[in-house]
Amino acid sequence: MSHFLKPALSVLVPLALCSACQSNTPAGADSEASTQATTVPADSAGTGKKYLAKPLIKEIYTADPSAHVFNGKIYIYPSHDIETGMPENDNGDHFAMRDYHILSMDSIGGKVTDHGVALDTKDIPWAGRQLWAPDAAFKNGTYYLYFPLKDKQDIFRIGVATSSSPTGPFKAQPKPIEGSLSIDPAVFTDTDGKTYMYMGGIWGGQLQRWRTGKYDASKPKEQEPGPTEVALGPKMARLSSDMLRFDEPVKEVQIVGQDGKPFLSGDTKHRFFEGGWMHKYNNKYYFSYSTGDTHLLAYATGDSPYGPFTYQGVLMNPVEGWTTHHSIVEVGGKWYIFYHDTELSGKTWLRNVKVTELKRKPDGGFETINP
Ligand code: FUB
Repeated sequence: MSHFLKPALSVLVPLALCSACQSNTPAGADSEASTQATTVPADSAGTGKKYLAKPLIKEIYTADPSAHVFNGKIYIYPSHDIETGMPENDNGDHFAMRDYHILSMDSIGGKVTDHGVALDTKDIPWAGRQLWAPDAAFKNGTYYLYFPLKDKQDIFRIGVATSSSPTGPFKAQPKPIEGSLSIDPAVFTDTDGKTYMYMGGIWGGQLQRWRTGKYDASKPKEQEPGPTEVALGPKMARLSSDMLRFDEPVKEVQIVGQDGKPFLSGDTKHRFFEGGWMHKYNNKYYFSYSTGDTHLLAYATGDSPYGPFTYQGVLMNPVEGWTTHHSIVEVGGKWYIFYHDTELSGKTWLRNVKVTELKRKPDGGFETINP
């Protein structure tokens, strides 16, 4: 089975979208979508299926939403899914995205603005192919967009681009961040001002090809640890004060069970797969992530941004579609999860972003969400 296919959950909804779904709005040409975020189950037109929330935008396909509040406004940094006709395969080649659009809204449930193309592969000097899940940060009066992209050798690296505006356009640095690898950068600034990047994803994300410390193109995905070996963890490093480099060697993050033991590779309902996110709440560090082929969003907590992180539970049950990817952000004293599913297209590679409120338990943990 292609590892980006999930027959049990991929319900094929007829593609009922116009050609504008794949249009590229030019930079600066903002467009508004008056979709409402809701926590009330929405009945998707004609399908009889119930969804917890509505797509935030229907004019383009968006996924992997990294949400931030900058100057009191909500900005969403998503992948921009497009139809390229690439057949589905185990490397995720069908996720062949080429640019980013940034979305914003004044409040949860408010109008969503698409700010047009913020960065395009044609303007990234080292670009090969596939712009996957990005993240953003603000420091030193500058906005930083971090993005995974395959270089000309077909190796995923993390790049960084800068702008004076949260919506771009962003200018990419001439080279990827030295020492960066794999996919799904998540950038977290701690209360002491230090900023860290978490990254990594197995299978199409190539993390298993770095087991020796050097990229090994000869290893197929089966070269990830055997089922009784310790699972691969995400990687992390502190960023330099100029936000353009790593300030220390890249380290592996440990995620352990309640018994203190690291998860094994065969424990697919708990081990890290991709899509990490970090947030802090009541002085605890919450690392949340996707379990990939078991389609869960899980979370683990620790006392330091470096971990180790102890598994606490499932944040969100599987969404419709193969991938599940999220971010967590506080807006006006409430906590929200931004995520995606395939409500609009029914295709694993044409996704739509959504938001819903998170419910905290008294210990700071989360009630599991059924999307
Ligand atoms: O969007 C491409 C990839 O799919 C992301 O990098 C993963 O997290 C998954 O959502």
